[in-house]
Amino acid sequence: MTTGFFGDIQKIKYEGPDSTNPLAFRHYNPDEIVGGKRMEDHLRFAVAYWHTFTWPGGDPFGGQTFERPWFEDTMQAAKLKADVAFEFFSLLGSPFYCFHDADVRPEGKTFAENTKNLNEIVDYFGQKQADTGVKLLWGTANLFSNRRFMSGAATNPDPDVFAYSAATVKTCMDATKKLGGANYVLWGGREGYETLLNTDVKRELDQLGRFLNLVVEYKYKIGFEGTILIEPKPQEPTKHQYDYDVATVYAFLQKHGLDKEVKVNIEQGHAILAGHSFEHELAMANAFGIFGSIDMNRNDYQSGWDTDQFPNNVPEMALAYYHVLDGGGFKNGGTNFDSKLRRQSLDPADLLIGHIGGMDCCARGLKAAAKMVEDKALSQPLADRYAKWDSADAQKLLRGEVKLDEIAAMVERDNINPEPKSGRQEYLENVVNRYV
Ligand code: XLS
Ligand code: NI
Ligand code: NI
Repeated sequence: MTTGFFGDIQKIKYEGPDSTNPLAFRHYNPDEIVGGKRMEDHLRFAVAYWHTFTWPGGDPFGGQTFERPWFEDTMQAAKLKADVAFEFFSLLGSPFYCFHDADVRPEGKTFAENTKNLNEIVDYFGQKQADTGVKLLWGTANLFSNRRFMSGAATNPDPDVFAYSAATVKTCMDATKKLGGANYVLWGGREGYETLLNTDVKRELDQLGRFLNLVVEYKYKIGFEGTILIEPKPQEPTKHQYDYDVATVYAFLQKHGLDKEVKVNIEQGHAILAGHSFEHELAMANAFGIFGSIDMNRNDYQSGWDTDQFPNNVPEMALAYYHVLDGGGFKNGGTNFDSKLRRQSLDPADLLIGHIGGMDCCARGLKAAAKMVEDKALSQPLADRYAKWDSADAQKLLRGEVKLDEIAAMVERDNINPEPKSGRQEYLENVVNRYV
């Protein structure tokens, strides 16, 4: 028995690049081997519950455009939403999903009622996961929508909100563990400020550090085996968010002794908002050894907002997956579509079509990236560029064996006179273009 929400749409199949069927994959072929691994196991796609099933299609100038039979804050509606969600995962062939507490359960009048509602849905999800084989990539707590969080969660000036937020995260970690989640995500949506005039930055950062330590301690207490991930974002909803970008998060983790415990979930659109490219954020995470997972989407490059559109730019995806592969590929992480429909895309089929396009785009990016890895198209020129550093003398410079004055003496004695070499940027750009 299905809900009938998707009418007579059948499971989405791979039909190859020549297919014109909008409800078929043209590039994502789960069983195809890419770089020695099944495509599905490389990409580890997940559907975001919030955008796909709870977002009403509003914008700053107008409210709901979507009409869904589960848009009602009751347990019955939450279960209908879950039925449709798991039908959707199966139709699409998405191996994973992700959710916030507030996406999946009705809002209770008290904290205890919220927990009870969440637990009831977790049991319902558990059954559905067993029936369909779909798994949880990550769970998280929504500590930004309800008005109680308007001045922050962990960084709130009121310790009651800190406590309420910590309690909420505890219940969400319990839920994630119970459902076998591979990761637990913290996105600091309101951990930042609107104005420095009312903000004690030092206190707020200390609060945030303590909060994260509580989370890590609890992970060990309950034996949660997944990875704790922070999702950087520079602003929106607040004017400034503390988890600005990967480098900022890394410094924060180090300060609080958590750089070996916590990794990052990098979102394409957030990288752009921070004034970076997606691959910059991925490369930094690899360099620091904190790469965890991806939230996949794209922003409208003119509007300057986090528009959370489905990705459609293959060359961008190729460079992104190149860095993912360069770091050894996903372990617990995956590709979560933190992407939503445009508000005029009303039809149930549009939900599938958005994801199909995104998955095809990622598949093409992955294939191009794997081929670049295999051919050493970028890694060989890189190795050549740094080759001189591999000599024993050069390595001494890095090991602290020679002091500044000794280096100066050496430069004078050996008459060292560096000859600049081409960085070959255009050549390398042309190489990439051969693969995409
Ligand atoms: C919002 C964030 C959010 C996180 C989960 O911009 O991307 O969706 O992924 O809280
Ligand atoms: Ni986002
Ligand atoms: Ni996100």
